[in-house]
Amino acid sequence: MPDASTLPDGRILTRLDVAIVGGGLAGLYAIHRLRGMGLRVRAFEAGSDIGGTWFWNRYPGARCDVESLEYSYSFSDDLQQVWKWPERYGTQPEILRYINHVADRFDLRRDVQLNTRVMSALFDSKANDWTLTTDRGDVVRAHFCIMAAGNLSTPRVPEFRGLRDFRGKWYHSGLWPHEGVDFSGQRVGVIGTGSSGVQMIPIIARQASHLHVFQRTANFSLPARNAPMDPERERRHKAEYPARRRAAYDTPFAIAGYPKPTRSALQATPAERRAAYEAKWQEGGSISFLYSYTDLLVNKEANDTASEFVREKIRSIVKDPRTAELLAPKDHPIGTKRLCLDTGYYETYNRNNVTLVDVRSDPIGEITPNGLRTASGVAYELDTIVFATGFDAMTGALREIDIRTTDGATLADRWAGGPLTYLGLMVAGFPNMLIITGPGSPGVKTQMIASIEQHTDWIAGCLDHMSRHGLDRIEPMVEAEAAWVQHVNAVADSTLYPLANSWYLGANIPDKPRVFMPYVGGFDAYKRRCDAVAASGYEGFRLT
Ligand code: N01
Repeated sequence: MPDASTLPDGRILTRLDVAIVGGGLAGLYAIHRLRGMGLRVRAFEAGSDIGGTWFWNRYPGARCDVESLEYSYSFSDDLQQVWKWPERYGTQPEILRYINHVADRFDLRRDVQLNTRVMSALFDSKANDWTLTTDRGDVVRAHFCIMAAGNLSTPRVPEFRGLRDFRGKWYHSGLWPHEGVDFSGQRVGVIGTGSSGVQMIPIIARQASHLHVFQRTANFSLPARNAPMDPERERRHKAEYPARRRAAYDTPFAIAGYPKPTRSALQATPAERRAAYEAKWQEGGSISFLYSYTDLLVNKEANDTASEFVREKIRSIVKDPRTAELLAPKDHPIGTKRLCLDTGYYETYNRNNVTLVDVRSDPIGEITPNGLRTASGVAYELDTIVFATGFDAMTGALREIDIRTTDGATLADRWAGGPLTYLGLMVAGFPNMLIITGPGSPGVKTQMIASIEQHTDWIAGCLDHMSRHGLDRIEPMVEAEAAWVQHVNAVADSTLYPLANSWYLGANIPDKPRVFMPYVGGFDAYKRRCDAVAASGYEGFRLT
């Protein structure tokens, strides 16, 4: 149990071993794992309930694009045997139900403080502990601070002139009202065609009287081929669960079961390639498609074959040739922006009540009281605007917390030129602060929950090592951090990823430094590196 006392000014001071920022999948597992070591832990969650991403993103059609049998915790075999996923891909309500089930099953709620946003975190360099303050006036002192605040948890509405005077209603995909939104009979505008837009557009189109989709960048999307769970597949998967989870550690995406490609796309004949891509298109899912050949993400010429295959599919589905051409992405190689999965996305543009608007050639100039107007003066009358405009990804949540040390360092200054971490886990100069799936980690390029478990288990091992050796402070050495950042960049530069203006690069946020943030060397390579660092007595870290 945490210790609590009252400060002279009346505020409550809570003392913990580990303070956790965030009550989503990462924060909840951290509670479970660290509490199991006898540590006093508590997570602070801004939302009115647990679930993080899956609590906030309630837009129509929200669903995970990793298959439900994979996208779940592996730490308890009972849990993974008991839970029944009704469909191939989990819907947002189903995943949130699962998270709540986990919290109840492992009694995690008693260590989550809801409706509490962490505002600041100050490291005391003499006492070697963190003091956190919250928007409720709480003060929390903890030896360690774990940032489990999410990578896509800071929704971003572009700063359009006039939004305040808009007379209709507007929403952001990542802050969706709990009561839902009825679009019946409405003239709706959706801005943004990333994963969120692509999922919601077909559903909103079925309700709205008219839907305008404002597209700045066409995105590649593949059919999800969602379906009710096949009982035989579920039975087999569950029988193999422990082995599959172990095998996942040796894969780049932390998902087992995809045969490793053995040859370049350029070694196949055009007919062989078409057959291979067609089979993957029919099978559904993005990993399988991008894993068709060894080099789709590293060789532009190889990638062109896959990109063109999908462009041809778009042209064959969308009846109006001009719309089809606008929807066919040409400014980035397939897979270098997050590949979308959809259900009837391209088909939606064949509806009479759906219009695609190209806001690349004629950007949105302003929101007007009755809709919006483009830079060239074309006006659109709208009752409702939906911003599917994404997030201040990977660094947004930490940028919102005033993180500093009594030595005068601030994370804002340290990261002014882009995020710097060692292994994505820690930042030099900010001792005892650990990040789960932060920049420099492969998290967002993997089955996220596997990465969450791997990071947290590594942290647990590290804290155990420190406790057994009487150590109370850990921080990365500047040289180790610099070498890791250089490695992350070198790996990214050896791929096609930097060719896309994506949130991986911070490109969707004006003035954000353009630095490639995720580690794309693969979960397998990353885990081996983390394990080796721990086995060597935490090489690259200074422990005192
Ligand atoms: O956000 P995004 P998202 N004017 O940043 C456009 C995960 N996720 O919420 O590309 C006009 O991808 C912007 O245009 P551009 C997944 O990892 C997963 O969709 O910057 N348009 C883009 O089209 C995903 O990658 C799932 O030119 C503007 C869109 O808004 C990540 O979350 C589901 C604009 C933003 O796309 C983020 O996805 C949902 C402007 N001023 C999300 N500003 C699944 O698991 C931005 N845009 C299925």
